[in-house]
Amino acid sequence: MDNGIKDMHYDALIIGAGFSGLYQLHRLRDDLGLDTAIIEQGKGVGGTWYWNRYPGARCDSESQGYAYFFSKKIHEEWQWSERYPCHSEIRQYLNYVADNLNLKKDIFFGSKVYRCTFLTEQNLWRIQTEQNESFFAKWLITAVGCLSSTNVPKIAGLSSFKGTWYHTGQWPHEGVNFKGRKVGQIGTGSTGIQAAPVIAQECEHLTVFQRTANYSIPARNAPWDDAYSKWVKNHFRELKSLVKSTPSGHPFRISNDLTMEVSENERRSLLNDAWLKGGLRFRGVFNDLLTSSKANQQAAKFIKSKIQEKVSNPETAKVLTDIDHPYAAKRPPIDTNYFETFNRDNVALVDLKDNPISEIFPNGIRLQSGIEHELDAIVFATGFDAMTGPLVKLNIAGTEGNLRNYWRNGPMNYLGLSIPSFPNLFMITGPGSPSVLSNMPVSIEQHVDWITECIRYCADKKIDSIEADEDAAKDWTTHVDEIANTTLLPKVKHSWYL
Ligand code: N01
Repeated sequence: MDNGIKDMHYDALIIGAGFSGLYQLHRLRDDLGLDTAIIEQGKGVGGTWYWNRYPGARCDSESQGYAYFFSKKIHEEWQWSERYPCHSEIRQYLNYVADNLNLKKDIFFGSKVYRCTFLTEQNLWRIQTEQNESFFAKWLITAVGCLSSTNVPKIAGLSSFKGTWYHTGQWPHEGVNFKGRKVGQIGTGSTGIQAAPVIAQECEHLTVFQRTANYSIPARNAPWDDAYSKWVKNHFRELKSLVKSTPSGHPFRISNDLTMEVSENERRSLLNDAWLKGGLRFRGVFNDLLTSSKANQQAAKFIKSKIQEKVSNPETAKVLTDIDHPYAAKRPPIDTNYFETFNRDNVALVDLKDNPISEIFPNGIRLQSGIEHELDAIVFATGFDAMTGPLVKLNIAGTEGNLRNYWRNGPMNYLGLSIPSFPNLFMITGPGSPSVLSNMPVSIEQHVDWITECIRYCADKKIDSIEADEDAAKDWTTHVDEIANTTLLPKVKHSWYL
């Protein structure tokens, strides 16, 4: 009987067509010769960058490092235009790579996976989509990213709002015209800090609702000149070796200096130089900023003094510098004129710390104190159900049941790559791997290469099934916790890192 469901059989299936899925398709199809396809919810390639098109959306990694390093040809042919690539330039780059490697013919666009089930007797994964497709494959690789499941907080009354609301991670592709509108932005993480200065320039009035004050370092974005573009093209080997040998995968080294072992003058001067260089490089100015509270306090004090210099209204500066966590214990944002934006006449800051949002009413946002802010549009820059969110949403069932249940006490797995009782399933940059603590494309390449070689090994040795050993997964997860506990990362109230 024709039930309308289309069955398709492959050797390997990949979910997601961002940086990780595209490279994984290339390796499995072109190096191992496997019949491979990608299933992708979006209508184009890009992964996180397909959806994140909010005003100011730009990568915080520098262009010369935020790229693939598996191909010298791609490196030499592609031309970045600025210190940090904006969202559309990253999409252009990924489209260029996909076209160059002829990947798109093996991508099912507009197919949303709702269930993945391991069929033990057949030793196959069945992947079902909302588009009535059933895919079958021996190998299943999730390339769904760490920050793809958007978080719209459950605030009472949202459905009654008469204006329009947007989440930065699901931005309308045609853009949003804020001209003449009163806009409220909730959230001051990396995204909100990028978006506010751009929205403020366009709208009639912007109100930024801040629950937790945040540090930010000036990005100091600028166009590349011809000489630098040429230098990058001619230094493939050096750049590759650099990103593959630094702990963060970024194209710069982290200093060996310890904060308290240099004199006060020297410390100030090093911090100042790092501030002038800008961006994520600032974090590398000393070696111990994330392991020593005393060291961290020095950097925190320095950044707060810089924020105070930038913001003219002392009350606003006080709210912006009332920061409750160590610097970089949350993902450290970088910005272009974020703090300066609060000097504009059409921008207001609302401190939610002691006066949270109580509800959204038809004309705006009401705080617990009863104060009302009238708005025509609300922008949720409220982040993601990070790391585990995109994976559990796939409804993956292994030999012992569902992943959501298996991870009810935390995402136990081995190397962020493989989960016990989920045979022949690999995650690219899963929880417990360096992933978001690093420059993602570099960690992605490492995982894709590992997965490819593991599958090659299984094929060579005629191994039909492979999965992480439970003891190894427990040991790895404990090891990750132990390392995290030697840092300041756990000293944060709200952090998607945790
Ligand atoms: O999300 P976040 P993001 N009421 O979770 C607030 C990556 N990224 O989208 O701090 C009021 O960091 C929340 O407040 P609090 C990057 O890795 C990458 O900004 O939890 N406020 C916070 O201020 C980044 O880290 C690039 O108290 C609420 C904000 O919303 C990651 O994406 C560029 C709230 C959420 O901050 C996520 O950043 C941009 C509520 N109910 C972003 N709920 C690149 O360069 C949440 N908030 C690649």
